[in-house]
Amino acid sequence: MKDDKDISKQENKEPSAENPFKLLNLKVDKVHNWAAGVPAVMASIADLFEEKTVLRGGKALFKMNQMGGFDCASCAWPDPDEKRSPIAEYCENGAKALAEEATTKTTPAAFFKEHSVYELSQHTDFELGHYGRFTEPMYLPKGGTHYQPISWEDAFKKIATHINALDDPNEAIFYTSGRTSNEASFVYQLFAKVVGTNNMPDCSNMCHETSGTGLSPTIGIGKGTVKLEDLHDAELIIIVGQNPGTNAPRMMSALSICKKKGGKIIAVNPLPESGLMGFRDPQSPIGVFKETKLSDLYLPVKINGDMAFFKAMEKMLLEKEALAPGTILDKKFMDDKTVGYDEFVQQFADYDLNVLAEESGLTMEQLEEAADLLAKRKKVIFCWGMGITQQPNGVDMVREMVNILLMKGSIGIPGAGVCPVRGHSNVQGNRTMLINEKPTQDQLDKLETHFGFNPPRENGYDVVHAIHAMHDGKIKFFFAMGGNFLSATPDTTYTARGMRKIGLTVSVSTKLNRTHLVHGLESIILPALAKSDVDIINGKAQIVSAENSMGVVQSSKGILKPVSNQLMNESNIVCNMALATYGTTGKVDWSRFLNNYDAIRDSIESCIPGFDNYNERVRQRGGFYLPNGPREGNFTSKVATGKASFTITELPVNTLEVDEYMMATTRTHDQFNTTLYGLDDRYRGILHGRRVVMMNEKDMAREGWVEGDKVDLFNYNDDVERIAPLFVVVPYPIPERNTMTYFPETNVLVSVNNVVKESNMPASKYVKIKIRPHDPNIFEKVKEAELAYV
Ligand SMILES: Nc1nc2c(c(=O)[nH]1)N[C@H]1C(S)=C(S)[C@@H](COP(=O)(O)OP(=O)(O)OC[C@H]3O[C@@H](n4cnc5c(=O)[nH]c(N)nc54)[C@H](O)[C@@H]3O)O[C@H]1N2
Ligand SMILES: Nc1nc2c(c(=O)[nH]1)N[C@H]1C(S)=C(S)[C@@H](COP(=O)(O)OP(=O)(O)OC[C@H]3O[C@@H](n4cnc5c(=O)[nH]c(N)nc54)[C@H](O)[C@@H]3O)O[C@H]1N2
Ligand SMILES: [Mo]
Repeated sequence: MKDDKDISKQENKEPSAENPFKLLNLKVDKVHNWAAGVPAVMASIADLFEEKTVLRGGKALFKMNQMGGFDCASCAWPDPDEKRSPIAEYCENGAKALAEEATTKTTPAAFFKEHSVYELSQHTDFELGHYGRFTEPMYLPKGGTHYQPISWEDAFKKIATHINALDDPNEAIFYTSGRTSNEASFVYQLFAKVVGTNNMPDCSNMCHETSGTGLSPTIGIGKGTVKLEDLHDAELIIIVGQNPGTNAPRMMSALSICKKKGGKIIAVNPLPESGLMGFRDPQSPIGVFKETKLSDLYLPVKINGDMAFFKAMEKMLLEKEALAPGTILDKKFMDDKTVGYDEFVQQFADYDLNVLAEESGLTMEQLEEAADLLAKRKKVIFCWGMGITQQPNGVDMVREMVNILLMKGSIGIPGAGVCPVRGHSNVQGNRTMLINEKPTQDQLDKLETHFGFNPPRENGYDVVHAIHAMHDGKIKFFFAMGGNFLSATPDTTYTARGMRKIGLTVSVSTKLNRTHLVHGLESIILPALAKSDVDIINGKAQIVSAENSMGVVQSSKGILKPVSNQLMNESNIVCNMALATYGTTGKVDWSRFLNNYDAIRDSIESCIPGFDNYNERVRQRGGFYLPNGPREGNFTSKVATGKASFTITELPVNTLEVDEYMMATTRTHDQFNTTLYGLDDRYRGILHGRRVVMMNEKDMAREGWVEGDKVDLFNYNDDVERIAPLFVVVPYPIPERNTMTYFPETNVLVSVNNVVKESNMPASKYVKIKIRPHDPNIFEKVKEAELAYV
């Protein structure tokens, strides 16, 4: 790093879009068969210690997810409606997320004076995140090597100048990550529409877009239908492509309650994730040492083998129904509440169970056991995560899970339904607040009536379209409300090229990440208050609100003293930007919303259904549920009002060349998306290393590889060579020819054109790769490949 201090040497160097290609001292331990317990409690305490924030963080932990406290930033899992643990309604990963925010480490102007953008880009994502919180707005001028401080006023002026200079409003993009409160989301989307664009890509476009796309036309709502109590009361929960132990740890409490009440659990996952197998309850003095077995049946599907599994279940249910009519399927429910069943059942004559077993990667015995569990139960819930939504046929798979529930009448009754497990803490609320590149005409009409301006009517760019538009040089202004666009999106090299062509990139952020380093011609960082930070307006601590995975809108009130008095809340950032761009005489009176969440909530109430008496109800203990027709059995499919719809989907044909492997990308236990808390994946027993590729031992033996061997990974979609150099092979219980790696490191291998049908999400759990022994000259080839990759 030292010799990089000479600025003149850095001027021509392009900041790196990727993590340094460095291996750590990888240690491979055993795979855990239970999650949480004492190590989880210790890990959460350790995180707060490391961040020197034990006092701040400790105090805050007791307020997290409590009534009147603040909403945990880690995931969208709901809090119990009434009974909350008096100690803490949080989990290890919630504590880590808090430690990240509560840190007292900062990156003030002096930090940026010392470190050039290029130099910072040579640091790992782990290092970048651990420099601490931003303290003041920073600006990188055209051709500049170092970020320099800028006043809020000047930052807003620069933004306004760029927006006012656009030839076409669609040259602007407004990205959103999923943490932004309802209030900030509402003014943010309003601002984009006043600018004149629906270019609002968001993290949903990489996350649960697939779920909404599949659910809306079949049941009439793009969200889940269950409440937390439904999970407790279910007779069978089928968890597909989701890793609750790491990504929604509080879900394990709900699963263990279900088990205690006699419910059964099936886990469908290529990996035997510890949080699916067993649970030691960290909130119970006894439970912390003694585990509850979670899954009654673990089904190790092949990557993308799920559709074959679903179809096998349906065929088996039909066979069982034929043997004992009226005992397995709910004919009355189907007659009263659904359309399309007769056409739907016809397809099964063409399916052979042996072929479905082969395609799913499961044995006939496993399929039979699953069908037996399903046949006898009515209160059935499907939970799913990224293992489904990031598959090319994810939308169809969502519809297929709906088909199964419809056959059994298992939707719209207590203890049953669909449960897409959302990611970011307010990703669902962002959408409800109209952050959507495809707003409906009805939603736009309401804005038009309330605000008296004509919002843009044509669809905008989603994430994948945005990347293409950037790359094609069509984008002059990019604004990110949180997140880490460069690292979270696919095809890192391609995306980086696109980002570098933009006139001005602006990030509203809490901490440094790679998007700040791979920027437009000019770049601005605006430091925001985080959820746990107290937000004082006119001497009073404010509340904002968010919607969880189950449609409950709840208030959140930060309590920590911000690390700097220059941090601004996201709503005010939008309002000030709008005032700088349009003054006080524009289409919307922004000054009314400045410093006034109640005024924003009043407008939300006028424009978005379900928010009646918002200001009053948001202050109610535990918040309020948004209307959800399907939850009450009132469906509206694309073909009929009052009815849900069966869908006929295709069985995918999955083929691999002899030297190809299927790769899914996933999260370690020590990361939140692109934020790295640490370098371990404790439950999977992979410690101190992220450049790993998990492989079946038989595949390794066939290739002649042993644990620790170094390899390079390649992808050839679109006839382009994409290279992820220097990975280490780790033997893992995963189906043959399947591999698992961590993102963001392997996003470089995911083609921007490898997308989910209909939802246009990156299919980042379905990437065909080739694996070759590590070539010491590979780094040169990486550079060449980058240059050749236009
Ligand atoms: N601590 C922590 N919490 C988080 C996050 C985080 O990064 N860290 N991220 C948040 C966000 S934004 C989200 S969206 C959620 C994500 O939460 P999850 O949906 O759990 O996300 P992933 O870790 O990507 O992987 C899900 C699972 O899919 C499995 N899988 C891969 N391919 C297939 C397949 O073909 N079929 C099946 N059946 N399974 C498959 C993987 O083995 C893995 O267990 O978590 C949220 N919560
Ligand atoms: N290959 C692959 N790629 C994936 C996925 C995958 O499974 N595989 N998962 C996808 C999914 S599900 C998602 S949701 C996306 C996530 O994509 P993003 O939401 O864009 O990414 P994050 O890593 O969550 O964003 C982290 C950054 O947000 C900022 N931040 C944190 N807290 C706050 C806050 O309170 N306010 C503001 N303004 N900023 C804040 C910090 O600067 C931090 O660096 O990634 C997707 N990418
Ligand atoms: Mo997500």
